[in-house]
Amino acid sequence: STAWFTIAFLLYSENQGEAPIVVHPEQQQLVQQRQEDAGNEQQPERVVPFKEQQAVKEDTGGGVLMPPQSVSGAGEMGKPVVLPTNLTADVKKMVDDGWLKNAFNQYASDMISVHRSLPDPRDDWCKASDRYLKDLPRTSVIICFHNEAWSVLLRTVHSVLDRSPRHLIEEVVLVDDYSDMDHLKDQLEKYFSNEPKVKIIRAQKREGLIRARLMGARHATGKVLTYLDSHCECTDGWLEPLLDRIARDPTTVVCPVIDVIDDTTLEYHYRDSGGVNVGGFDWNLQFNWHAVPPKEKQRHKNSAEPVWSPTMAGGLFSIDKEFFDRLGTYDSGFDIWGGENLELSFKTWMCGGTLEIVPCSHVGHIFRKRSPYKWRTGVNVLRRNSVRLSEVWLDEYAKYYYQRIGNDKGDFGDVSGRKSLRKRLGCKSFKWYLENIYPELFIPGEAVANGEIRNLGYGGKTCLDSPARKNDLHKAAGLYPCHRQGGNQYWMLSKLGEIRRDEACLDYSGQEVILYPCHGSKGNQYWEYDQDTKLLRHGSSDKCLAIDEAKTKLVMESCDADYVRQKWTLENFDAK
Ligand code: LR7
Ligand code: MN
Repeated sequence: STAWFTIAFLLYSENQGEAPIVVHPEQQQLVQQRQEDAGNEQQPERVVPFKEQQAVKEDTGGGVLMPPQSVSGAGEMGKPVVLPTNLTADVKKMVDDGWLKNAFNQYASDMISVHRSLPDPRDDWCKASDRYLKDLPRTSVIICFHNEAWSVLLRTVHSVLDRSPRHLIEEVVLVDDYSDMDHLKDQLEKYFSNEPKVKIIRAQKREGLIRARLMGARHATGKVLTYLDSHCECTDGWLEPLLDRIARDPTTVVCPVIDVIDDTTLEYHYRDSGGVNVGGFDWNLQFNWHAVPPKEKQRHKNSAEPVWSPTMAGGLFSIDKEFFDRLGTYDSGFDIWGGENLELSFKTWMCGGTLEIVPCSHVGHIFRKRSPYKWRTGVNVLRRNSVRLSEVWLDEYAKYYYQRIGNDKGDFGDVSGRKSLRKRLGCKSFKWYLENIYPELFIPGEAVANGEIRNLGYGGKTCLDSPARKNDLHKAAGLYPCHRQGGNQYWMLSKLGEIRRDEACLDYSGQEVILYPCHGSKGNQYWEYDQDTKLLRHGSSDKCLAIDEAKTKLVMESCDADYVRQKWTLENFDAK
């Protein structure tokens, strides 16, 4: 019964309505081998995790360091792996450890082959025989990692080698950004010792992903550089459509469509070309996704054609090496994580290039909900990077970012070198970029008011406050002591009468006051501020925004200028 339990467990993977998983004989052997081992040691039944699989292999004379075995066909064709809920304490501990170290389900990943199959996501348009130039440039694929899980890193590398024409891969450069996990040392080198295309270079101290990428670029010899995160999976035909764009015009920077690999089940989720998004940003200098704007749609006959994108997500793209150098690569003053994607996006457009998303190319990425590794202590790294970015590239628009951080720029180092780079290149202005490349972006300067919205009741110390961002809207708007730091208390009153932050609008439909994606058609998102009475009157309900008598929450009341709890001041209000 022990044996059956273990096999059933190993085979357990959710594939509703699909044919049963076939277990290959050698896999079955492996399962049995493990059970015998476990049996000999009088251990309770459990799934043997990868580390121990290796031990088993070595003990039995296998010798070579093997990747985790696809014991059950788990995850094949991009299917999810779902662990049962009744795990033994041992297994549960391993699963929890995997989550802790990686912020994704490493245990599930270890059950999946590092060569797992994926469906072909491409539109037929992509497969026309004359779609791509015959003579494509070779690329160096650069993958930086800081403490990546073994099976996930290997699957990334194998997906590149397995799904690219070999002659187009100059090399795969693995840049180890000072990891301390054991499996990333000798074990990694041994594993790839028979693969001449894979090169491993190591940082001597923690550099952060931006300087690690620059290290990779210095070692790379391909005409094109292709960057990937260390937890990706490339699908069939991902590379040719990217290289084709660069072959036709080396100032084109290209990104694949980034599909989601589920952090819990490792399921590969496809996005068809109809659902392709382009990149934008908000005045917090946070990257975000948008539907392809109508004007851009009109430029194309087929939705699989490359689309212009104002920005890139950052991790997955190809660029001509010479063009990257000409643009001054990345600002090496950027630390650890963040901001480099906008820097490269802005200067690509402003300095004569084009940034595209190529729907024929799909690469999966494990999106996670937190960062598992250490950042620097005592510095706000992301803010520092974003301030450097603003100082150099944003011109008179930098102030909108600074308002969002309470005008506290902190120590951002020396940016004079980056400024002279911009001059030397003769790049266009940020105004040009906004007007021509990202006209959809809301400009705070066009707002009637911007800053905090402060209630005058109860001592006048309470402000409208909400942490909601574009992706987690529909939340009630709240109150918090005014802190004068911008952030969650930064609001704009638009000419249309919206109280908004980026794409979130204050919305009232009869119950709670919430944030909702701005729709631009007034109604429940229309607010009128009266500078004399200081009332904020809501359009469709004709009620006024107030703090309730218990001083705990926002309410809507019949307007009455005698109640001070209905009175608000809007920072920088200008009736125009
Ligand atoms: O100190 C570090 N050193 C590193 O080498 C920190 C990280 N890294 C590596 C890390 O192992 C990983 O391979 O750098 C890569 C990116 O770090 P992640 O995966 O922890 O972050 P992320 O996926 O949120 O990163 C997104 O934003 C970053 C901003 O600096 C980079 O641009 C990433 O490349 C980017 N990832 C993507 O664009 C994939 C799609 C995500 C989206 C949207
Ligand atoms: Mn990532």
